[in-house]
Parts: sequence; structure tokens; C-alpha cells
Amino acid sequence: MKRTAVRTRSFLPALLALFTTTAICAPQTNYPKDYKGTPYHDSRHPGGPQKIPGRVECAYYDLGGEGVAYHDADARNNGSGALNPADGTYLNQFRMEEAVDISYTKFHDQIDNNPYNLVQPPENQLYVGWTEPGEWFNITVQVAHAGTYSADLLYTSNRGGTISMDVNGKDATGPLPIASTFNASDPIAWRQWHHWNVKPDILSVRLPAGKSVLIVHILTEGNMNLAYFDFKPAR
Ligand SMILES: [Ca+2]
Ligand SMILES: [Ca+2]
Repeated sequence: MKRTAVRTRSFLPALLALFTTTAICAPQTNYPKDYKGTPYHDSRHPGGPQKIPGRVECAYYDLGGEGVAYHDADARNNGSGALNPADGTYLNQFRMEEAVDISYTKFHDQIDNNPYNLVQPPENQLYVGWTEPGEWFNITVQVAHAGTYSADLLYTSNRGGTISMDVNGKDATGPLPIASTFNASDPIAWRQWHHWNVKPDILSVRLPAGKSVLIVHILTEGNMNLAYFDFKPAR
């Protein structure tokens, strides 16, 4: 009897330690309470957080403006309302008053449906372009189930570079290298920005169930066009 009692006493601290460890490792819902950004919405896009698993669109980064929902190197939108003139169309004028630079894939004159694509992108796909190191944008997401998710990225990259992703204010990935899609055999210089590719499983992040805010950082090189991340449960 005495020996049994001793064994029980020594087992209890180990059991308590196990509970403590489990609590620390369990995904926490730690959406930043002081975050002032909100999910994007407009007349065509009903809004609400983008859903994971699912396609998370970069051009639907959060509302809230410079310093809250994004940081961009210059206040002008170099795509919407500039490269794509303000002609009253939804795509040309998409978020044209905001600093994040946005364009969309065009299937005329072999712009984005060119023979140098590694992957054919969807037509009229909105994307964040004119990226520079130091820029970032936030995307509020709703995660169905806590767990580890990987994501495939649709992108172009003129000279290679790195990005990273924060989850609820904390770096979740470290630097993520993006291989260049430059192809010297393309005779049209500006089209180096339009060689599309998909990087499978570019990242793997642990996400709590419910609402989280992702921050996409441009770390090095820039000159990347970022269209979307396809999130799925990690295999
Ligand atoms: Ca800009
Ligand atoms: Ca920019």
C-alpha cells in the first residue's frame, strides 16, 4: 500500500505538466483586439473574412488604409486608374483610390496568356503588383477548423524574391523564397512581369479556428505579382 501511494504522488506532477503543455500547444484564438482593419467588401464582393480552407485573394486585402491594413511604398495606385485607365469599369477602377497597386490578367495581345507562362492564370484575375521590399498587406480570414494549413501561390516574379506571412501579429513562416519566372527568350521586356506560375505549398502555417489576420510581407526584391493563396489542410 505504501509503495502504491508513493507512485501516485510522483505521477501527479507529471500529469499536471502534461495538461499544462497541452494547453500551451493548443491553437489560441488570438486575433489582435486593437486591429482596426476590416474585411474587404464592395458591390460585387459580399465581404466578410476570406475562408480557409479556400482561395485567399490578395487584391481583397483588408479595408483600413495605409498603416492599418497595408503599407505601400507610394500613395498612388499604379495599376487601377493608371496603367488601367479610369474608364468606369469595375476591373480598371478596382480600389483605385488606395495605395496598394492592383491590376488584373488580360488575355488580349498575349499579355497574361503568353507562351512563357509556366501556369495559365484565370482571365481577369485581380492581383497585387508593383511590390517592393518593406510593403505589407493584411487579410482577415475565417478558419473552419484549427490545424496546420499549406498554401499554393499564384504569382509572377521578375527576378526572384522573398515574402513572409504573419498570423495575428507573429511571424509564422520566416522568409519564403519565390523563384524567378524571368525568361531571357521572351523578346518583350515588360512581359517579364507577366510570366505566371504556381508555387505549390509555399507555406505551412498553424491556424486557430475562427477569425485571424494574415499579414503578407514583401521582404526582398519586389517586382512580384501576387494573385492568391489556395489554402488547404496540410498533408
Ligand atoms: Ca502604390
Ligand atoms: Ca507597391
